[in-house]
Amino acid sequence: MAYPKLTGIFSALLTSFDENGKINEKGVRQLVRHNIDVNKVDGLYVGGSTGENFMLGTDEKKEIFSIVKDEAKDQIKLIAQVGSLNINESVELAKYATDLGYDSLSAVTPFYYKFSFNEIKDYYNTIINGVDNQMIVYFIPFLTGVNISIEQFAELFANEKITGVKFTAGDFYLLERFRKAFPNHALYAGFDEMMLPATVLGVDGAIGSTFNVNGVRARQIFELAKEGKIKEALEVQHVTNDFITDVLKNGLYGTLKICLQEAGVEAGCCRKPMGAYTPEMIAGAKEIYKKYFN
Ligand code: MN9
Repeated sequence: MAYPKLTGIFSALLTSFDENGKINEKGVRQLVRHNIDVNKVDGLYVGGSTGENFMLGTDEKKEIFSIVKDEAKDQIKLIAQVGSLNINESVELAKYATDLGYDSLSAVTPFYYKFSFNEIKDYYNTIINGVDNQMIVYFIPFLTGVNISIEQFAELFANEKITGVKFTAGDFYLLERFRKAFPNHALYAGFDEMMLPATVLGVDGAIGSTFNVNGVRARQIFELAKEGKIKEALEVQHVTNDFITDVLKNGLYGTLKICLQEAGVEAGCCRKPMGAYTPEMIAGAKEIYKKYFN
Protein backbone atom coordinates (compact mmCIF):
# COMPACT_ATOMS: atom_id res chain seq x y z
CA MET A 1 0.00 0.00 0.00
CA ALA A 2 1.27 3.42 -0.90
CA TYR A 3 0.58 5.07 2.45
CA PRO A 4 2.31 3.85 5.62
CA LYS A 5 0.13 2.15 8.22
CA LEU A 6 0.08 4.04 11.52
CA THR A 7 0.27 1.84 14.60
CA GLY A 8 0.21 2.16 18.39
CA ILE A 9 -1.34 4.52 20.88
CA PHE A 10 -3.06 7.70 19.68
CA SER A 11 -4.68 10.19 22.04
CA ALA A 12 -7.86 11.72 20.68
CA LEU A 13 -6.71 15.23 21.46
CA LEU A 14 -8.78 17.44 23.76
CA THR A 15 -9.13 21.13 22.90
CA SER A 16 -8.37 23.81 25.48
CA PHE A 17 -10.92 26.66 25.49
CA ASP A 18 -11.08 29.75 27.69
CA GLU A 19 -14.25 30.62 29.68
CA ASN A 20 -15.70 32.32 26.59
CA GLY A 21 -15.22 29.30 24.36
CA LYS A 22 -12.22 30.73 22.52
CA ILE A 23 -9.37 28.35 21.62
CA ASN A 24 -6.49 28.71 24.07
CA GLU A 25 -3.39 28.25 21.92
CA LYS A 26 -1.03 27.93 24.85
CA GLY A 27 -3.28 25.27 26.35
CA VAL A 28 -3.46 23.33 23.08
CA ARG A 29 0.33 23.37 22.84
CA GLN A 30 0.61 22.11 26.42
CA LEU A 31 -1.85 19.31 25.66
CA VAL A 32 0.29 18.23 22.72
CA ARG A 33 3.48 18.38 24.81
CA HIS A 34 1.92 16.40 27.65
CA ASN A 35 0.88 13.68 25.22
CA ILE A 36 4.37 13.50 23.72
CA ASP A 37 6.47 13.93 26.86
CA VAL A 38 4.39 12.24 29.58
CA ASN A 39 1.95 9.89 27.84
CA LYS A 40 4.58 9.06 25.19
CA VAL A 41 1.94 8.46 22.55
CA ASP A 42 2.73 7.33 19.03
CA GLY A 43 0.43 9.95 17.64
CA LEU A 44 -2.60 12.20 17.97
CA TYR A 45 -6.08 12.06 16.48
CA VAL A 46 -6.94 15.73 16.04
CA GLY A 47 -10.43 17.16 15.56
CA GLY A 48 -12.44 14.18 16.74
CA SER A 49 -15.34 13.94 19.16
CA THR A 50 -12.91 14.47 22.03
CA GLY A 51 -11.68 17.70 20.41
CA GLU A 52 -15.29 18.99 20.55
CA ASN A 53 -14.85 19.41 16.80
CA PHE A 54 -18.50 19.29 15.80
CA MET A 55 -19.13 22.48 17.77
CA LEU A 56 -16.44 24.46 15.92
CA GLY A 57 -16.24 26.65 12.82
CA THR A 58 -13.97 25.95 9.85
CA ASP A 59 -11.37 28.55 10.83
CA GLU A 60 -11.20 27.16 14.34
CA LYS A 61 -10.69 23.62 13.04
CA LYS A 62 -7.85 24.90 10.83
CA GLU A 63 -6.33 26.81 13.72
CA ILE A 64 -6.19 23.64 15.82
CA PHE A 65 -4.68 21.54 13.00
CA SER A 66 -2.05 24.22 12.52
CA ILE A 67 -1.13 24.71 16.20
CA VAL A 68 -0.85 20.95 16.77
CA LYS A 69 1.42 20.40 13.77
CA ASP A 70 3.57 23.37 14.72
CA GLU A 71 4.01 22.01 18.25
CA ALA A 72 4.43 18.33 17.41
CA LYS A 73 6.57 18.82 14.29
CA ASP A 74 7.57 15.31 13.17
CA GLN A 75 7.92 13.85 16.67
CA ILE A 76 4.73 11.79 16.42
CA LYS A 77 2.16 10.78 13.78
CA LEU A 78 -0.84 13.02 13.23
CA ILE A 79 -4.33 12.14 12.01
CA ALA A 80 -6.76 14.94 11.09
CA GLN A 81 -10.49 14.27 11.46
CA VAL A 82 -12.13 16.33 8.71
CA GLY A 83 -15.60 14.80 8.56
CA SER A 84 -18.53 17.20 8.57
CA LEU A 85 -22.10 17.45 7.31
CA ASN A 86 -20.78 20.29 5.15
CA ILE A 87 -18.84 18.29 2.57
CA ASN A 88 -17.25 21.41 1.09
CA GLU A 89 -15.76 22.06 4.51
CA SER A 90 -14.47 18.48 4.66
CA VAL A 91 -12.81 18.83 1.26
CA GLU A 92 -11.23 22.13 2.31
CA LEU A 93 -9.99 20.72 5.62
CA ALA A 94 -8.62 17.62 3.89
CA LYS A 95 -6.47 19.83 1.66
CA TYR A 96 -5.46 22.04 4.56
CA ALA A 97 -4.34 19.19 6.82
CA THR A 98 -2.58 17.39 3.99
CA ASP A 99 -0.63 20.55 3.12
CA LEU A 100 0.36 20.87 6.78
CA GLY A 101 1.85 17.38 6.60
CA TYR A 102 -0.70 15.29 8.48
CA ASP A 103 0.06 11.57 8.07
CA SER A 104 -3.56 10.56 7.58
CA LEU A 105 -7.05 11.95 7.35
CA SER A 106 -10.12 10.53 8.99
CA ALA A 107 -13.80 11.38 8.61
CA VAL A 108 -16.81 10.51 10.69
CA THR A 109 -19.61 8.83 8.78
CA PRO A 110 -22.10 11.53 7.77
CA PHE A 111 -24.79 11.59 10.44
CA TYR A 112 -28.18 13.06 11.40
CA TYR A 113 -29.86 12.50 8.00
CA LYS A 114 -30.35 8.89 7.04
CA PHE A 115 -27.84 8.78 4.19
CA SER A 116 -27.80 5.71 1.95
CA PHE A 117 -24.63 3.66 1.77
CA ASN A 118 -23.98 4.94 -1.75
CA GLU A 119 -24.17 8.49 -0.46
CA ILE A 120 -21.75 7.60 2.35
CA LYS A 121 -19.34 6.00 -0.11
CA ASP A 122 -19.51 9.04 -2.36
CA TYR A 123 -18.78 11.28 0.65
CA TYR A 124 -15.55 9.41 1.42
CA ASN A 125 -14.41 9.29 -2.20
CA THR A 126 -15.16 13.00 -2.66
CA ILE A 127 -13.12 13.96 0.42
CA ILE A 128 -10.08 11.79 -0.26
CA ASN A 129 -9.77 11.77 -4.04
CA GLY A 130 -8.67 15.39 -4.29
CA VAL A 131 -5.67 15.03 -1.96
CA ASP A 132 -2.50 12.95 -1.72
CA ASN A 133 -3.32 11.30 1.59
CA GLN A 134 -5.03 8.30 3.14
CA MET A 135 -8.43 8.09 4.85
CA ILE A 136 -9.44 6.28 8.03
CA VAL A 137 -13.20 5.79 8.35
CA TYR A 138 -14.45 7.00 11.75
CA PHE A 139 -17.05 4.39 12.66
CA ILE A 140 -19.03 5.36 15.76
CA PRO A 141 -22.58 4.01 15.37
CA PHE A 142 -23.73 4.82 18.92
CA LEU A 143 -23.44 8.56 18.21
CA THR A 144 -24.09 8.65 14.44
CA GLY A 145 -26.67 5.87 14.03
CA VAL A 146 -24.64 4.72 11.01
CA ASN A 147 -23.68 1.06 10.67
CA ILE A 148 -21.34 -0.41 8.05
CA SER A 149 -21.29 -4.10 7.15
CA ILE A 150 -18.24 -6.12 6.09
CA GLU A 151 -19.51 -6.08 2.49
CA GLN A 152 -19.84 -2.30 2.65
CA PHE A 153 -16.34 -1.90 4.12
CA ALA A 154 -15.11 -3.94 1.14
CA GLU A 155 -16.84 -1.48 -1.18
CA LEU A 156 -15.22 1.48 0.58
CA PHE A 157 -11.80 -0.20 0.40
CA ALA A 158 -12.18 -0.53 -3.38
CA ASN A 159 -10.69 2.96 -3.17
CA GLU A 160 -7.06 2.27 -2.19
CA LYS A 161 -6.79 5.60 -0.42
CA ILE A 162 -9.32 4.44 2.18
CA THR A 163 -6.97 2.44 4.35
CA GLY A 164 -8.61 1.71 7.67
CA VAL A 165 -11.21 2.25 10.35
CA LYS A 166 -11.37 3.75 13.81
CA PHE A 167 -13.73 1.23 15.37
CA THR A 168 -15.68 2.88 18.19
CA ALA A 169 -18.24 0.15 18.76
CA GLY A 170 -18.78 -2.72 21.14
CA ASP A 171 -19.65 -5.21 18.40
CA PHE A 172 -16.68 -7.57 18.70
CA TYR A 173 -18.17 -10.04 16.25
CA LEU A 174 -17.96 -7.32 13.60
CA LEU A 175 -14.45 -6.42 14.79
CA GLU A 176 -13.30 -10.03 14.38
CA ARG A 177 -14.99 -10.34 10.96
CA PHE A 178 -13.26 -7.11 9.91
CA ARG A 179 -9.84 -8.37 11.06
CA LYS A 180 -10.27 -11.64 9.16
CA ALA A 181 -11.62 -10.00 6.00
CA PHE A 182 -9.07 -7.14 5.88
CA PRO A 183 -5.81 -8.32 7.50
CA ASN A 184 -3.81 -5.50 5.88
CA HIS A 185 -6.11 -2.57 6.53
CA ALA A 186 -5.58 -0.42 9.59
CA LEU A 187 -7.90 -1.19 12.50
CA TYR A 188 -7.99 0.98 15.62
CA ALA A 189 -9.81 0.31 18.89
CA GLY A 190 -12.04 3.30 19.71
CA PHE A 191 -13.39 2.38 23.14
CA ASP A 192 -10.63 2.66 25.73
CA GLU A 193 -12.55 0.50 28.20
CA MET A 194 -12.47 -2.41 25.70
CA MET A 195 -8.90 -2.07 24.59
CA LEU A 196 -7.70 -5.44 25.88
CA PRO A 197 -10.26 -7.59 24.02
CA ALA A 198 -9.81 -5.43 20.91
CA THR A 199 -6.05 -5.96 21.07
CA VAL A 200 -6.49 -9.72 21.46
CA LEU A 201 -8.59 -9.61 18.28
CA GLY A 202 -5.70 -7.96 16.47
CA VAL A 203 -6.15 -4.20 16.24
CA ASP A 204 -3.15 -2.23 14.96
CA GLY A 205 -3.57 0.49 17.52
CA ALA A 206 -6.00 2.41 19.68
CA ILE A 207 -7.36 5.94 19.52
CA GLY A 208 -8.87 7.27 22.73
CA SER A 209 -9.89 10.26 24.78
CA THR A 210 -8.79 8.90 28.14
CA PHE A 211 -5.20 8.43 26.92
CA ASN A 212 -4.73 12.19 27.34
CA VAL A 213 -4.58 11.41 31.07
CA ASN A 214 -4.11 7.64 31.25
CA GLY A 215 -1.79 7.10 28.27
CA VAL A 216 0.88 5.19 30.18
CA ARG A 217 -1.56 2.50 31.32
CA ALA A 218 -3.08 2.36 27.83
CA ARG A 219 0.30 1.50 26.34
CA GLN A 220 0.88 -1.16 29.01
CA ILE A 221 -2.41 -2.86 28.13
CA PHE A 222 -1.65 -2.73 24.41
CA GLU A 223 1.90 -4.02 24.71
CA LEU A 224 1.17 -6.72 27.31
CA ALA A 225 -1.74 -8.00 25.23
CA LYS A 226 0.38 -8.05 22.07
CA GLU A 227 2.96 -10.12 23.98
CA GLY A 228 0.21 -12.56 25.04
CA LYS A 229 0.47 -11.55 28.70
CA ILE A 230 -3.29 -11.42 29.10
CA LYS A 231 -3.45 -11.76 32.88
CA GLU A 232 -1.07 -8.85 33.39
CA ALA A 233 -2.88 -6.78 30.75
CA LEU A 234 -6.21 -7.45 32.47
CA GLU A 235 -4.86 -6.14 35.78
CA VAL A 236 -4.06 -2.82 34.09
CA GLN A 237 -7.38 -2.81 32.22
CA HIS A 238 -9.21 -3.26 35.54
CA VAL A 239 -7.53 -0.18 37.05
CA THR A 240 -8.08 1.71 33.80
CA ASN A 241 -11.77 0.84 33.79
CA ASP A 242 -12.19 1.89 37.42
CA PHE A 243 -10.74 5.22 36.29
CA ILE A 244 -12.92 5.43 33.16
CA THR A 245 -16.07 4.52 35.12
CA ASP A 246 -15.35 7.34 37.58
CA VAL A 247 -14.59 9.77 34.74
CA LEU A 248 -17.78 8.94 32.82
CA LYS A 249 -19.84 9.44 35.99
CA ASN A 250 -18.25 12.83 36.64
CA GLY A 251 -18.52 14.09 33.00
CA LEU A 252 -16.08 12.82 30.35
CA TYR A 253 -14.23 15.69 28.68
CA GLY A 254 -14.47 18.14 31.56
CA THR A 255 -13.11 15.60 34.03
CA LEU A 256 -10.20 14.74 31.72
CA LYS A 257 -9.41 18.46 31.41
CA ILE A 258 -9.56 19.09 35.16
CA CYS A 259 -7.29 16.06 35.73
CA LEU A 260 -4.82 17.55 33.26
CA GLN A 261 -4.95 20.86 35.09
CA GLU A 262 -3.94 18.94 38.20
CA ALA A 263 -0.98 17.69 36.17
CA GLY A 264 -0.02 21.28 35.31
CA VAL A 265 -1.54 21.41 31.82
CA GLU A 266 -3.71 24.41 30.89
CA ALA A 267 -6.50 22.20 29.51
CA GLY A 268 -9.16 24.87 30.03
CA CYS A 269 -12.93 24.69 29.71
CA CYS A 270 -15.37 22.92 27.41
CA ARG A 271 -17.20 24.66 24.62
CA LYS A 272 -20.91 25.53 24.81
CA PRO A 273 -23.42 23.88 24.56
CA MET A 274 -21.29 21.85 26.98
CA GLY A 275 -21.66 23.39 30.39
CA ALA A 276 -19.25 25.16 32.72
CA TYR A 277 -17.67 23.09 35.48
CA THR A 278 -19.63 22.99 38.72
CA PRO A 279 -17.78 23.03 42.06
CA GLU A 280 -18.91 19.41 42.62
CA MET A 281 -17.51 18.36 39.28
CA ILE A 282 -14.17 20.04 39.96
CA ALA A 283 -13.95 18.40 43.38
CA GLY A 284 -14.89 15.04 41.86
CA ALA A 285 -12.23 15.31 39.15
CA LYS A 286 -9.54 16.26 41.64
CA GLU A 287 -10.45 13.21 43.73
CA ILE A 288 -10.21 11.01 40.63
CA TYR A 289 -6.81 12.40 39.75
CA LYS A 290 -5.52 11.83 43.27
CA LYS A 291 -6.91 8.29 43.34
CA TYR A 292 -5.31 7.09 40.08
CA PHE A 293 -2.25 9.26 39.53
CA ASN A 294 -0.56 9.86 42.83
O1 MN9 B 1 -12.30 8.54 20.51
C1 MN9 B 1 -13.63 8.15 22.35
N1 MN9 B 1 -14.99 8.34 22.00
C2 MN9 B 1 -15.68 9.41 22.38
C3 MN9 B 1 -12.87 7.74 21.15
O2 MN9 B 1 -15.25 10.26 23.11
C4 MN9 B 1 -17.07 9.54 21.82
C5 MN9 B 1 -13.36 7.11 23.43
O3 MN9 B 1 -12.02 7.27 23.80
C6 MN9 B 1 -14.26 7.29 24.66
O4 MN9 B 1 -14.29 8.61 25.07
C7 MN9 B 1 -13.78 6.45 25.85
C8 MN9 B 1 -14.74 6.57 27.04
O5 MN9 B 1 -15.96 5.92 26.75
O6 MN9 B 1 -13.63 5.13 25.47
